[in-house]
Amino acid sequence: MDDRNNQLYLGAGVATGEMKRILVTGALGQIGSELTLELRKQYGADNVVATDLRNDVPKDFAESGPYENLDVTEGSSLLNVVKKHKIDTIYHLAAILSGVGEQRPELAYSVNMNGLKNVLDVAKDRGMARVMVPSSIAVFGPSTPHDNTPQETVLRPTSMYGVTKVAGELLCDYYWKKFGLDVRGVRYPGLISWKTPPGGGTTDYAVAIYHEAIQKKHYTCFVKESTVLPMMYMPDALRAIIDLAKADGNRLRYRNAYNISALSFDVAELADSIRQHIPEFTVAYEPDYRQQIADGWPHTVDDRAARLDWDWKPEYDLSAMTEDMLSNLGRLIETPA
Ligand code: VAH
Repeated sequence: MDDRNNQLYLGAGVATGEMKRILVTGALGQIGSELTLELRKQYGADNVVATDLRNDVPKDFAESGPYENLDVTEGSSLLNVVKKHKIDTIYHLAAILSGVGEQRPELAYSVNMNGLKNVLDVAKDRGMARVMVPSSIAVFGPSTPHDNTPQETVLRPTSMYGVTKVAGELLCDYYWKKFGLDVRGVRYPGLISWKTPPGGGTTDYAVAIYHEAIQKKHYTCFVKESTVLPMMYMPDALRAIIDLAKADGNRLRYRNAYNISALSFDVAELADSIRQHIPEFTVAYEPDYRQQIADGWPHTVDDRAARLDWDWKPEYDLSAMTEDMLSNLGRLIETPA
């Protein structure tokens, strides 16, 4: 074991050192695919190792830096990658989201719990500088106050995804308190981006609606028109988790996970913002099983703790997001003749 690793190892459980060699799990997912590229800009391409279960790595992504095929539920495979690349920081994004998680609860439990524990154990044993584990507003449930949901409140979700996110938050806090592992996280709202397709979540409608508006001028939405959920544009989401990773640990009152908020709107408002650019756009509503998940989630979230402890502040409002989404998607998608 080289001296650096030895040093890190000797620091097991206490190291909250500088982040130099970063591993991203779930790097081909909605957050991971953009986070990896942003981290490579900030830390150098060769210092950010992307990993995912998939083998079909897009050419431009494969050419942007090191990639390893990795199943986070296999602890030995994770350790091998960490050793091979001398990793000192992990952004752990590999997860099964709420929609797929309700259809495949066993898979969601395995990936979201066993995968997380593998990451925390490897990071603890090797004295890593930082582990970033995003949580979600899915930790909240029907008995949680829906408006201006507090940082500290009732967490009794009814989805398997939500259960794994609450358990994950508690596990991360345990590794911080018990072993001193510097684990941090944010509770992401629904995330909207144009570079990658949505990842099987309940908020996927807020991404698909833009694609269909361009391609078909019509969208059939799987939640009802009046459904209000907290949302965030991907550039804000990336800045949030990277800023938290860099924040002074002494300022942090919470570890996993901070409420963060940017936007809240119902589907009617979202459709109206699109119609500012595509006047003929129409929406039909056919709620499915994801309506019940959405109904358990907040309408708005209190993120004062994040703003006070590490200067969180979103930059995109609904109209700026819609303009950026449609202009970028318009370039990507061949609109029908
Ligand atoms: C999901 N996009 O829908 C994720 C997210 C708040 C929602 O966690 O499951």
